[in-house]
Amino acid sequence: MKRTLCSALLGLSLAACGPMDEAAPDLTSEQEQPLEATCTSVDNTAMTTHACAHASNPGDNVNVNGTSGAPNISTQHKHYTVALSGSGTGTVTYIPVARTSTTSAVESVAFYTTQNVTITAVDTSVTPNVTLTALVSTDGITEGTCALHHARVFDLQVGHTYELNIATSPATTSVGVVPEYLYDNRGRYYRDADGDGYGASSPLYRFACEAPAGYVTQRFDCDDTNPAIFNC
Ligand SMILES: [Ca+2]
Repeated sequence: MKRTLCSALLGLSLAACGPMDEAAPDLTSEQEQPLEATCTSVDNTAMTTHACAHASNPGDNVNVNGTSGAPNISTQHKHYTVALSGSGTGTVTYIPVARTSTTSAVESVAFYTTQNVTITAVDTSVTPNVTLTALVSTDGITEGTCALHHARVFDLQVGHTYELNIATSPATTSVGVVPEYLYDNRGRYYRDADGDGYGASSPLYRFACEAPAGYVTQRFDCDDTNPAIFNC
């Protein structure tokens, strides 16, 4: 950080001064920032809570047969119970829509599941087809009595048709799946510069799938430079 002094130029227009260093812009305050670069897990998030709510609500359950016809599981806010073959495999179809903006080309989608699964997403909208593996695999999710203990995250092209090939290990004859858009369910985190566990309410915050370093979910720190002052 260097500051160009302009004392010799007093009286001239400010435009005649060299650049003055200011605090580096906090690009993380932008809601539209790319998400997955710092996303290593989707456990213990608002999205997990949201997915578990659907898994616990019988009214959200949809039974589909993953052994024939690759049924579509793209409807939001559903818990799909996917029937699998005796060897624990099946195929469903997923078509992402734009969530972040009407021009968004890629969406991050987390598939929460009740079993340990391998999922490959085959983009059948391109020739030759492209096969994707999960960018993030989170296991051991424990939230209350929620049956969703695993999640697999993919970045998917909006409007493309993906065949999701599911294989459970150990093999099970069905698996519960809740697809969720990361963008819809990111947590909001506040900057905690003084480390007292409370973050400044404004202007710095960021959305993320997990708390970034130096950010916390609790806000209301009116002095983020003094760890003895918080919740004020
Ligand atoms: Ca403080």
